[in-house]
Amino acid sequence: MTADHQIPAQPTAFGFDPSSLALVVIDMQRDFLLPGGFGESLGNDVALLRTVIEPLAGLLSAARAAGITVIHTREGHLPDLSDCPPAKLARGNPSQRIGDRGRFGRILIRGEYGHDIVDELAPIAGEVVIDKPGKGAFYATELSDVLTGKGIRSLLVTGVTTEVCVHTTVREANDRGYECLVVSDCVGSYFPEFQRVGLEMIAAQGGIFGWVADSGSVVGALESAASSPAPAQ
Ligand code: TIU
Repeated sequence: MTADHQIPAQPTAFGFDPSSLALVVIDMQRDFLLPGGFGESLGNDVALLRTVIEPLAGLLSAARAAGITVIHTREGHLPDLSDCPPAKLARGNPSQRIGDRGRFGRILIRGEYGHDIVDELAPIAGEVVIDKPGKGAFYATELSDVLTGKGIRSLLVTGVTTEVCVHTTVREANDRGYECLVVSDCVGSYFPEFQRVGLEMIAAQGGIFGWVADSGSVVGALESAASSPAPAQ
């Protein structure tokens, strides 16, 4: 990989070429983030997740301004639930289950209001939206083909939740050879301890799964890349 630009990060600086870098925004859906949604029905306080929205909106603007590929994901299922493993449906003790009718439509069902992305981070024309039935964004989706087709080699990973869909996706990506930088204030967990340890686990052991940096560092690098593009080869 040619690395014409760098982001200060843990455990080392993260080199990137804007043309092979994508911002991946994982599952910033109303069902997880709005009070009264599915996340809350699992017994969670959504306030911690909502702190992600503002810095992520800033990062999204910077990525768009720098011309970086932007990919959004949504976790959800077909209306007949045929793509939902029975164990996923049955697990836990939520007050409402996937497919039940909730305040924002049928929970985690494609096409329902609650399944879609929060207004503040809504995709714009040209951005890819990947619908995924699992926690990882590669499992049973077209993500690999999309990344290959666009020549993407490195990912800025954001979204919710840090220890579930973000971690699963980073692990899948790492095994496929993608270099992943997790943006610390643009990922969120319902559990502060999981947030802290989840981020530590990415960069531990010399970057066993990837790199970690905050959005200020990433936005600064994207702005400088946009204002000083690498010379033509
Ligand atoms: N997107 C995602 O992380 N799905 C989850 O179900 N996360 C939980 O933390 N429950």
